[in-house]
Amino acid sequence: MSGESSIVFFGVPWDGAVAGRPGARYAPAHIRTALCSLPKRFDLEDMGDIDVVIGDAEETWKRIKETAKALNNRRQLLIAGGDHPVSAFTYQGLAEGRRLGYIVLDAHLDLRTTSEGLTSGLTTRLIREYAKEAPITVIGVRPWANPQYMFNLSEKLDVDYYTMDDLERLGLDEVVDRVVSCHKDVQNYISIDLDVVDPAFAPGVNAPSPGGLSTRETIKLVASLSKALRPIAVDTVEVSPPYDVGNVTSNLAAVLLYVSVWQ
Ligand SMILES: [Mn+2]
Repeated sequence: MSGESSIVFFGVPWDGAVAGRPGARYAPAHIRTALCSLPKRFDLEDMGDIDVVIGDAEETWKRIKETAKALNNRRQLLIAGGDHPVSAFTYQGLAEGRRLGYIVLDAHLDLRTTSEGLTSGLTTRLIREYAKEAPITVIGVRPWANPQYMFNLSEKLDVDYYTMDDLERLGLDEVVDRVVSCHKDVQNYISIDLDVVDPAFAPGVNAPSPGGLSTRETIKLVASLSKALRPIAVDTVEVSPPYDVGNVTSNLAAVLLYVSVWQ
């Protein structure tokens, strides 16, 4: 099946912004292999990988944005990154002409500016600067993985967040209810930084941080949010296969994309 009713998959083999543990450029191949080995439950149109330009972030980001823009009439996009800034440019390509909410599962608030250097920590800031009115929610934040000024900045930039303590105190269902009520009046983009998952379950990431979600909790969170909000795009980012153990992190990324399909 192809055209407007199809679910489209593409990879972005790019980790040019990673300052920590590079390797996310290898993730699309691993995630694609794992995704294609899951039971067939929907038709998937595989567009291959974006033709990135190693060493040229601006040109690569432009190509990511153009690709997403060309696919913005599709039912749902599944995207395998790549580092986290990939999300900012797929988001931009899809957000043209509509108010697009951004929900991100991440240990980090990612509110740095490009003047602070090219890192994965820019992503949410890039999205807020592009979409001043869109609701933005970060789920799974670790206090020990973000400097205090980042929490102050999130208030100032109107970025909602739930820490791991909030998740434990409120419970997953309550957090899902709150996020859904905040995002239900707009179309949404869901980004899954695999570092939201505890490193015991997902060791193959750029910036691991202890005290995260279990695989079961992450699967439930993604499935519940997707069922309720029917996101137009879902990505998995920051998977670094060279640091993985037996592909468990790539396999989890594939399952998260799989359960996000809401058709
Ligand atoms: Mn992160």
